[in-house]
Amino acid sequence: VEALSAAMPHNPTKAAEHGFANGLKPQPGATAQPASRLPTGSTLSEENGSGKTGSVAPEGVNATIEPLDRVRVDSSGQRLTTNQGVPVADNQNSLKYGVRGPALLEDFILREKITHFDHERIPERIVHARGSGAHGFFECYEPLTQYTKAAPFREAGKTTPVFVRFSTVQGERGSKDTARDVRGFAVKFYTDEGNWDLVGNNMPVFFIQDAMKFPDLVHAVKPEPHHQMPQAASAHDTFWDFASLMPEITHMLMWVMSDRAIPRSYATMQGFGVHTFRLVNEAGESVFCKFHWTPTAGTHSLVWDEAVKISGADPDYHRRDLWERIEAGAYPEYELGLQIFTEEQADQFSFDILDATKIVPEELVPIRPVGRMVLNRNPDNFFAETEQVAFCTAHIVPGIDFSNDPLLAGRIHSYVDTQITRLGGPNFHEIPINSPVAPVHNNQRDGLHRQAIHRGRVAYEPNSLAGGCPFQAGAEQGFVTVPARLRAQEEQGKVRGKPEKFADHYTQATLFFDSQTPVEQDHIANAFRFELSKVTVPAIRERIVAMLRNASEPLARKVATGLGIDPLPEPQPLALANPAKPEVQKSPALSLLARPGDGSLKGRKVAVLVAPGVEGKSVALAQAALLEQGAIARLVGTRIGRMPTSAGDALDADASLENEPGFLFDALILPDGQEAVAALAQDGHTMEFIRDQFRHCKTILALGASRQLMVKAGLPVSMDKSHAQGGTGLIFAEAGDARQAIAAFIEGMTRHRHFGREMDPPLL
Ligand code: HDD
Repeated sequence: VEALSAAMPHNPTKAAEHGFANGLKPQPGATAQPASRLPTGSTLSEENGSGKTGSVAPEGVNATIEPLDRVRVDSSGQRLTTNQGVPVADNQNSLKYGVRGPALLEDFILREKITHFDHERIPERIVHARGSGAHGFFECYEPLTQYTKAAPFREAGKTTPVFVRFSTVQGERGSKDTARDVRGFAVKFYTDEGNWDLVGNNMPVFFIQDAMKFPDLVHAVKPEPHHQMPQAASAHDTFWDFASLMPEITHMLMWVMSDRAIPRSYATMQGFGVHTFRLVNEAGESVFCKFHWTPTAGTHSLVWDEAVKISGADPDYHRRDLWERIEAGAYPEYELGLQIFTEEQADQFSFDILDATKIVPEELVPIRPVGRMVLNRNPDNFFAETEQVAFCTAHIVPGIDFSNDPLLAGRIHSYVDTQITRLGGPNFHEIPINSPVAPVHNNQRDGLHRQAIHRGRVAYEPNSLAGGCPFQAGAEQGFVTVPARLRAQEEQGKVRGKPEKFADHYTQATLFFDSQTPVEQDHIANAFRFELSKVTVPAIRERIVAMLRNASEPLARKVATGLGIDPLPEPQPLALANPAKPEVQKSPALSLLARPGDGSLKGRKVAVLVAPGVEGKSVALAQAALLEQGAIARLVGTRIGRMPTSAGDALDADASLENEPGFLFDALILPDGQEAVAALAQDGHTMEFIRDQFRHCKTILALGASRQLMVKAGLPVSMDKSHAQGGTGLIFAEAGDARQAIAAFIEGMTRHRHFGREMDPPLL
């Protein structure tokens, strides 16, 4: 037990869950596992968990653990059985008539095993199929009762358990993590008044304005139906054909072509609720609200060349990063911020707040920080939790309400509907990861896979035979929809159409592009160039350039040049000739570089190259200094295993140049020691390692003799600056000067990338 708890310092309750610390450990000679706790229906209340006030969930603990205990399985010390609990004597051989004779139909053990196996897969999500999840908690900073009665926001310090699933959109379940794509950012709050799912993305706008177009969008972006290519990529004809004919997509294209579509980590990307929602207080008064998650670690992304390479070497890059951060105690953390505004304010905005292709600029309505979310626990079982979790935008709680965003309206239907097929029926809310921690009582009955055993003969309301229970909660306690104004709608009657401001397709695309730093603008232009260069039909490329001319002439020109389009095509006709003048022309907050985060190196990975004869002291110094910052320094050798140092002792390389290429690391340290440097210089992988690190603008420290490696790799060592400045992110240390150089290296790493070195096309 001690050994187990010591091995899992950050999830201290895991030992208990697995039956080791709470007396459930099987005794020697035990024949069966003790009966698991029965589902209780009501699992958490103000007294016993999520509602704890003034307390923060301790590390690795959150209130979904106890409810899920009833279904956790620990087989240690147990004998193998069939699904009926019949002990199995032989799990190696099927039943035959003589060892060389025919297999027998009566072998119920084989047949049960194979039948179950045959049905192990369920349909993958039509979008967001590939994802990774984690448990955690949300903690409220201050009561927000002035605006909302929603349970998570009632008191300062109140914690609410959450489960979060991050995802890509286009690729299939087994596709790569680092595709250029939107990332899903779906949060399930297990509040004491029911589950609230905030099903957002890492971008605050969407491709389309009306749910009517969603199947078209998804059909266009998914692998093309005749040959199922390309996987996890939007760079193909059908997506850009659709995009070029849908000008409302322009703003979103800016975001998807920006580096936000290739995050460094789930822990370094923002999340957004996208739509305008409503907050409702006890008095029934409502305000509009936009939800923003901002990572404490700052917003950091990959560069495209790096993302492409990573997808080959480690398709699980983001999944691994999330898992390792949590196991290491470097918990991903996000601050929740709200933009709150009234209906009267919204009426004055130059854009329509019901249009999901528009943001509310922070300069117009500031973001108010209201709480933080910490992800502190990995799931026990990917399928049971991450795959079976069912997020639905329809899942809201008293205190939250919808706006009339027509995209949201379609979503309210779609998510519940899709789970019925994906999870096999209407009882998916009973799957443990989906079941609320609040009590569930109603008269819904039966259906596939029903878990609850309802007692008594009453399954209707009103009733007298069950004393009228379960009774209506009434407006005081129950969910009440905001009686929104509908005057204008009444005048129009039933229509298929859009409000006029929806037709301004370009103003905010311009705002986004103009608010980026020059480096980010270059990346956006290059991403358009790359994607469109994969499009085979010239007319599609030209239509996109024609569309971009309405958003940004310099961008359109740059993309056209990259594609050899000359002269520029005429701009696409405007749907709205005179759009309202925007309140904000530039929003620096839209730049990724605007949120560097807390400057911590938590979760970053540094490669220290080693070979026999390496100077060990400076390597140890660097490792210790990085560990202190929360970064992990891995020794990457010409091979794995023990490496003699120049001083006669040894180091252990746990990775090799072959199995962990350079682009998988955030920074690089090249070691001192003539013999080691000579060995590294012999290995072509070293040169690729260094060039990738240089090309991707990462901090590189060359200790002593390893300067030669930089020269051999063709790096412009003339960029050499005194390490006190470290401006280029290339740091050279003379022998014996390691301590100061390591400090400069760490300082360089806090800047993440040194884009001053970037060249297009790349120098190396
Ligand atoms: Fe969606 C999944 C986010 C528009 C229909 N969506 C899904 C997931 C996320 C989003 C994060 C994955 C949830 C998980 O991890 O299980 N979707 C969005 C956002 C949108 C959006 C931020 C626009 C603001 N989605 C959207 C529309 C529709 C859907 C307009 C349909 C009308 N989305 C679905 C779905 C999915 C889904 C088909 C597939 C799997 C699932 O729901 O559970 O219902």
